[in-house]
Amino acid sequence: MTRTTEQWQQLDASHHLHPFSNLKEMRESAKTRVIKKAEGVYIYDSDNNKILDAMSGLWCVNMGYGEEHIIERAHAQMHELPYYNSFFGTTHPPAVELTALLAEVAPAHMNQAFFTSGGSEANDTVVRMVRHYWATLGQAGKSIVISRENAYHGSTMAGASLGGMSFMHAQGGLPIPDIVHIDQPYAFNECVKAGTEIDRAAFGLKAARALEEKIDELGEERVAAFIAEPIQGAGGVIIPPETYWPEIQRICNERNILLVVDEVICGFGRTGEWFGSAYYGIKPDLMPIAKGMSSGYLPIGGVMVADRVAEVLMQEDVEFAHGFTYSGHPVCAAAAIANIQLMQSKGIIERVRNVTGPYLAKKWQTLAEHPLVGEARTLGALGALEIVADKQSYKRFEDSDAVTTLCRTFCFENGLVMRAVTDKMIIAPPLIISEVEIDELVEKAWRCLDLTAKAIA
Ligand code: PXG
Repeated sequence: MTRTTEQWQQLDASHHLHPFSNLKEMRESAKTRVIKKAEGVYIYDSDNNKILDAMSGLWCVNMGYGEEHIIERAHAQMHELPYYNSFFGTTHPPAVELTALLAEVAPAHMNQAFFTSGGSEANDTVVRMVRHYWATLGQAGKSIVISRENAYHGSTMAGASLGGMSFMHAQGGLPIPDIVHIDQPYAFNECVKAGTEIDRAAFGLKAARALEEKIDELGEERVAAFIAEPIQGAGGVIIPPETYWPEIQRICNERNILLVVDEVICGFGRTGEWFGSAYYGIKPDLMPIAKGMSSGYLPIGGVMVADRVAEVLMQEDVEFAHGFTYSGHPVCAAAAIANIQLMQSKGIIERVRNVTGPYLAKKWQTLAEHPLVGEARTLGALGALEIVADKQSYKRFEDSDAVTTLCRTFCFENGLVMRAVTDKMIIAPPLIISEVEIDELVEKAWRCLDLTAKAIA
């Protein structure tokens, strides 16, 4: 059905309760942007404006829009078997093939997958699985999961509890019991606080050792796992110092707690490796995955499980009482298979590592010259700008949110999607982005920073 933009906006305002949105403001303004189609790295709104999507939808359309191979495979699967479950001793070819393919691309010690419909369900699965793991080993007292401030692990009760966002905890009485948080390894913030450049390597070690201190405080016999994103995504593309992850690995090994690496954003090529764990050389026990797994074409996620953990889960003759109607949905699994095979045949991982990542890093760095930018950082196909009121002292704006939201609006109006996170502007473009498109992205970003600076002057 074709309607005008205004009609869609009115209907949307009347009936649609949006995620992470100010519902009152949306209802009153009735100005939602209507996105109607997409191709490659571009989305088109209902007035046919062409917009470079530097957020890959929501960190997920890694292989870009309009990939016939993925569309065809999902379509064919719809005809063959649109649905069947994997409960009660049944399975189907797409789920089986996908587990084998995931085992091929995941770190060598991870050869099992549990399927979900997305990242939040994957993290709920993590909490239940690690507690079940320790109970199976006769250590049910090990139930606490340590996470980090400013982490994002989803919106379900366990996902939001693992997340370290206080404004989310404030709604609904979270976190659930036995989830605690330590500081994030946010080097730029420490630098701002100190007012001078600090030794980032030393800071990385200090931030990691907060985990050791927390385990000491709680008692090792009560701690089940530590969970973290390799690079915090929704928290603002927080790239840890190189010293951070090896120290975290040492602590988890020595203290006998499971290491859960949330790969929902970093997985499937974002860092120039299949997984962020591979980039940092860490060995997870569990790995929640989603988003780039199907390039967002259909909802699918899961938890990759290390062999040593899976062996314990199979040790007792008991059921792991957990699962979802759509665990391993055949059409979603078919889309994920097609997506991963496309990544392999296009050599996209190597391209991000050798071409796209280095080129983006070089171009993005030019934005560090802008008067509003305190730091420009990238890793692979992830980038962030720290927005400051004063470049020398790194002083922030009093209302940073208002400044970055304004910048985001200028971006949309000028054909670019960048995300605003408190005092940062961030990007995670499709991995297939070309050098010419990166030039366009950076040129538009500069222009929108300029428009923002003028508007607040
Ligand atoms: N883990 C991580 C690291 C994520 O980034 C989830 C889990 C949850 O996945 P699902 O599929 O349940 O949404 C995420 C999701 C944002 C934004 O504003 C980021 C996410 C979701 C919604 C908004 O940057 N990440």
